[in-house]
Amino acid sequence: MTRADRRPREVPTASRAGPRFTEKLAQAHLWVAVLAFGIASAMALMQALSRASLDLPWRTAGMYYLSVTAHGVLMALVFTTFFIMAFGYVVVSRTLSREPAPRVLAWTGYWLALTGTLATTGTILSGKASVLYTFYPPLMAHPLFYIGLALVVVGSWCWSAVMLLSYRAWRRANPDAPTPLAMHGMIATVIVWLIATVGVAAEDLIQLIPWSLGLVPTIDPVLARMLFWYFGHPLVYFWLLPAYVIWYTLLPRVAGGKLFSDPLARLVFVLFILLSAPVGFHHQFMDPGVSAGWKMVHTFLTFAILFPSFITAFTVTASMEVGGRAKGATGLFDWIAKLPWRDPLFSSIALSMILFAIGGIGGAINASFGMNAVVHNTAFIQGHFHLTVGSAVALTFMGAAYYLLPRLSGRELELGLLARVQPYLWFVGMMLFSISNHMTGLMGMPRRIYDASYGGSAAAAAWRGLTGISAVGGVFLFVSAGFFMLVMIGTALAGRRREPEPILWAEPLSPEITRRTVFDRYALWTAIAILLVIVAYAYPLWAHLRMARFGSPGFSPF
Ligand code: HEM
Ligand SMILES: [Cu+2]
Repeated sequence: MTRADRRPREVPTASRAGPRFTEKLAQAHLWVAVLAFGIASAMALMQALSRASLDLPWRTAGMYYLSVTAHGVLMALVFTTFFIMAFGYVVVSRTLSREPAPRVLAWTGYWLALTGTLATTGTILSGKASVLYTFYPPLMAHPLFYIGLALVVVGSWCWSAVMLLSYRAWRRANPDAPTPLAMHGMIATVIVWLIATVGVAAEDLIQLIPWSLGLVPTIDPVLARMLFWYFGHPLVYFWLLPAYVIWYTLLPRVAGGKLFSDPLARLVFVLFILLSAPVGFHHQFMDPGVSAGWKMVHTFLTFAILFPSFITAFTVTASMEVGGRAKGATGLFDWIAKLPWRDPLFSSIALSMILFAIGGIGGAINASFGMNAVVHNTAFIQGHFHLTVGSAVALTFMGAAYYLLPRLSGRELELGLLARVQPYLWFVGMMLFSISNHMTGLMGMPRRIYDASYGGSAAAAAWRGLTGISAVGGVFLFVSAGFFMLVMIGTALAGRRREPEPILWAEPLSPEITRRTVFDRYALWTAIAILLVIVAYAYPLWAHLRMARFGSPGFSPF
């Protein structure tokens, strides 16, 4: 057997005869993601301008919170989840050389998640669910908002089942082969997601839905926040791991190089399975009801989970250097200039990594029990997560969409110039937007306020110049998002038809893993992860449930 035989082979893609199952399924998901992104971006511009105190027509607090809720839900929950589901199906078909199965389950998941998305978004847009993307009680939304969310989660569980069943079928036919790296990363994503969603499903089904239907008069907000953040932190790894899969398995080849280390990449995904969940209290440092000792435990685990991201930064950068050197660079830094900066997949990822590095520094501040008090609920947080999910993840997904859509639809990318400029616009816009928000946050500006004049307060006057810079950043971002939408829609409608190119996965430099290893023991890693969750959560949860608890009725101020 030669090396080439062992490598997962590319299966034929869409032909002129029409798309095959995976192409159809993945594109159906991709388009929900793209449209959600487009709508949410339009709302974002309005928000960024509003926070700079620009008097737009119809600008009211109610309108602002409706918009921020829709923007947060559409971006962070709909765009990400649907893109990840699309990408997962592509990875199954292109690394395991088989179509995702069972097909009925895959389509059931799609329609459930889409129905849920429409119910939730419709409820928000009708003004009955301005509860923000964290939907903290006692803010209360119309029941349809919570029911829609439940459907999205159930839809994503169908996707998870299809991913795992497809893997199992492949594994039976290939008992000794190593899991292809991209699939390894997506299995880690699925496991993290399944562990995480138990929390939000419990909050939704046991607390929020009965309460919003009026079946119970009050709700326990502390318990709801515990369950939400048990879900909310691993949620960020659900977003991030597919982006890492793209960095590890697509980027090196586009950069003209090889993956620096295959085993390190595999280790990273295993570490995320283990450590994604038992860290949620780092979002609740300022909350009553959780003891300081347990917050400290979660702090340590949070710093532990920075480690696999450091490995990723190292490995992916090293892979790029391999690419630059393969093109003849010999100096310390001249390999950077040799990289394909005009390729939108490459530039999206490289720029998103720079933004992510800045976001990571802020993240270490957020995660520090003491320093968190300075930045908690300020614009600093909004600056932070637009660098992480809003850039490392979103910009990578946009770059990947440029790469995937032609390969799925059999149409050439249209408006290539816009695609080439778009990542740079995002980068400039995000630097302006997020750095100014970090600064106003440190000056005390809260997040989630619709008007930066803050009722004419003297302290707020100092924020003025910076909120203007943030708004300019918002305009850049909006134009960038518009370019992305034009390229996507242009490609779908007017792209020249041709035989799609294959998806080429990166080859490892060395050492190459050729047999199944301990990294592929997913049941074992899941069991240890669950054990860690029990260690981190069982006692605080039990202690909370034992306390005299106070319920709150619902409030809908907007
Ligand atoms: C198109 C460029 C974008 C701009 C100009 C923008 C701007 C904003 C602004 C001004 C807020 C409101 C902040 C507040 O009042 O606290 C916000 C909130 C938010 N954004 Fe973005 N954003 C953009 C893209 C994204 C992306 C790509 C994501 C994630 C994929 C994202 C996720 C969020 C989330 C989760 C919230 C919080 C909502 C909440 O507080 O409930 N944004 N954004
Ligand atoms: Cu977190």
